[in-house]
Amino acid sequence: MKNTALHPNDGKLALAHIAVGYIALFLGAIAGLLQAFVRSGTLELPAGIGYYQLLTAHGVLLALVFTTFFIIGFLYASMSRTTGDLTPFAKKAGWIGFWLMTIGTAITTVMILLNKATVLYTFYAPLKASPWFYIGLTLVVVGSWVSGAGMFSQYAVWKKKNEGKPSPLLSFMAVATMILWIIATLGVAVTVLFQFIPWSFGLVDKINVLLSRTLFWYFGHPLVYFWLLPAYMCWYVIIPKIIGGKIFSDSLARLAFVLFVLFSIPVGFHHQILESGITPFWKFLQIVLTFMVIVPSLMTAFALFATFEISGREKGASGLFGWVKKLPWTDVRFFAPFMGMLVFIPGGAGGIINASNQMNQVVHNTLWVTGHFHLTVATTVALTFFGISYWLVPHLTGRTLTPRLNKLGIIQTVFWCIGMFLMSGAMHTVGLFGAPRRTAYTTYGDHPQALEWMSYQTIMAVGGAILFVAILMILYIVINLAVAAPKGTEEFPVGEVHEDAEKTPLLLENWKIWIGLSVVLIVIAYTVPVIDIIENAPSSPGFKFW
Ligand code: HAS
Ligand code: HEM
Ligand code: CU
Repeated sequence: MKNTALHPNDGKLALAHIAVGYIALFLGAIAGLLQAFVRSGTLELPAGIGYYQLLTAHGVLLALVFTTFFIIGFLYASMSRTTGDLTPFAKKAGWIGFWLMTIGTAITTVMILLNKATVLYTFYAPLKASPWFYIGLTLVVVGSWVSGAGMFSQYAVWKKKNEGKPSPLLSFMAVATMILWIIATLGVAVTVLFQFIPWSFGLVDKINVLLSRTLFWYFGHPLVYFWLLPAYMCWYVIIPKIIGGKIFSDSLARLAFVLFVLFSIPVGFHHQILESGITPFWKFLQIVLTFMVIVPSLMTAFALFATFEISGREKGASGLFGWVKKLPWTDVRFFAPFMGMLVFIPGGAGGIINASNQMNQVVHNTLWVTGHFHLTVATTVALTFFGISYWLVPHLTGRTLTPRLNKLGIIQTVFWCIGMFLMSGAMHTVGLFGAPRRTAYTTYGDHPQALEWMSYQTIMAVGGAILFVAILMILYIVINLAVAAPKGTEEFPVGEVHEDAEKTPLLLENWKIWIGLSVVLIVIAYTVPVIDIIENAPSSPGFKFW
């Protein structure tokens, strides 16, 4: 394993992805801030901008663009760091993928700004956008596939040279994440290519709405693990090195990733519990599988506690919680991802509530759900990605994280947590009182219940404003680390496995078995209901409500 900096060209590839990701973060956050103010009743949007137009921009730029670009950049950097310089093929695929994704993002964003695609990031039919919106999204997905092919080939070349050895953990995880992504995006590709594009071009009049939504969530749920797994890569492999400890168990980490490949996908119905037209039995089955996919997260929590405790005790900690004091609290490379972990405890618990049938009736389509994912993706994942940026960006640009930027990073993290505590806390609470998500400011004719929601929506705006300040801080830090911080070297931390851990069984690397099992589970969970939907669900013409 090489410990020096990445090959400069590999570094540029990763950096290009991260740069687009942060631009999307900035634009998306402006929309988020405005939304929070609109909902509190303190702002009316000028210049004919619609609330849903903003919300579409926010969801697409943050949930789809910021995440995907950052992740692919990070995965490429991780592959290069642990399997050696990228092969010419992998590098070329990475750049072709990058440009396809960037052009796709540009087309999609322009369509949203032109108000021709105000269909939200879930683009539910029968809302009908300009075909170019869907074409842009297709380019993003196809670009990510090309990048995936580059990573798979890089991995295959390493495997050939190192027969009989388990691959480096970070590369294994990158490959698992991309496998999950490819299987998941097949669903969205099918609905976009065969349903949305022909329909939005007017080649067919009607669309099977339920089929399109089902294919969307076949993709939409594993999508959230595509965001989460790179954060887990940081927690399992990078954090142990930063805290001066060791990885608790290589096998456990790999098994967790394999379980995500198996159970992430056949669970989309937990977003459709209240969708009519799907037989309760199949919903029940997918909910059971949803509870299976909680297991690898619980394993992760266990492994992290073990890592923290073992490393603390090796440094002389005593008592039940003495190890907490041995953690490097003033190092933002640790502190930001750690706060992400902490937030994932209520975030994950909220997910379990959502997935429980009766409780879903209470929370579905309320601001509770919006609160849930601002904890999971917008805090757990986002803070971990910030945590990665603090060392990855200077590592790639040959600069250093100065004590001043480190301190600013700590303040940034604190701001994010306070802002999100207020915003997400208010969303969760007012959601339980019935306040709907995806709704601009309205008092429903001064209905007493709706008036009761308003103070919470004001708290949301206060939280949103604090979050926006934190966005400006992270951008300041990242730009500094990219172009202005002092020249130097910044380590790409990769942890070693604890010597007490068991040897990794090679079975875990047998992708044929895992992909095969994943396909079997998908076939079991989806075949009958999808046939039923194709045969029986009615089709609808398109609508443009904006
Ligand atoms: Fe979710 C809706 C269920 C996880 C994101 N989710 C959403 C949406 C998004 C989203 C974006 O079943 C909305 C989509 C839309 O626009 O409609 N979610 C779950 C479940 C989990 C879950 C069961 N979600 C996530 C993650 C996301 C995410 C992760 C993004 C990254 N979610 C749902 C359901 C809905 C839903 C329903 C539909 C709701 C509706 O009706 O519309 C599970 O994966 C959660 C498992 C996690 C845990 C936590 C483990 C804790 C760990 C941290 C350990 C901490 C340490 C530090 C070690 C069980 C690993 C502590 C140290 C100390 C010293 C204290
Ligand atoms: C929705 C605020 C950051 C992902 C929303 C809503 C608000 C909001 C007010 C809309 C509620 C509604 O009417 O339903 C903010 C603020 C942020 C921020 C102020 C920080 C400055 C993020 C981040 C992500 C994210 C970092 C993801 C990485 C989403 C998603 C939606 C959403 C996916 C749902 C869009 C939809 O329903 O179509 N946000 N947010 N947000 N936010 Fe954020
Ligand atoms: Cu889900």
